[in-house]
Amino acid sequence: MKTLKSVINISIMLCILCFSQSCKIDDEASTPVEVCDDGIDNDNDGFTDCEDNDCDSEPNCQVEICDDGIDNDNDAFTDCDDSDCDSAPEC
Ligand SMILES: [Ca+2]
Ligand SMILES: [Ca+2]
Ligand SMILES: [Ca+2]
Ligand SMILES: [Ca+2]
Repeated sequence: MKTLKSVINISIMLCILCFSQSCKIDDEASTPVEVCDDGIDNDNDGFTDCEDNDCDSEPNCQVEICDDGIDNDNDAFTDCDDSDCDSAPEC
């Protein structure tokens, strides 16, 4: 009888554990996502906007490379035509 009681206790503990685990997963699902142009570290990982890996593929976080013939940051200006390259030595 004592064994049955402890089995029931363990079952209850497992249920509580399962419940708190699912709560934790829910929390993670609602973790804020980095917004890449608001100047705030939205997801609180220490990196703000374009510093955050989450923003690597964001168009506004692309950096113009001034000597590759490609409009890297998609602003319609390529290489030295781009104001991002005004201070680049190759322009
Ligand atoms: Ca942000
Ligand atoms: Ca962040
Ligand atoms: Ca370029
Ligand atoms: Ca550009």
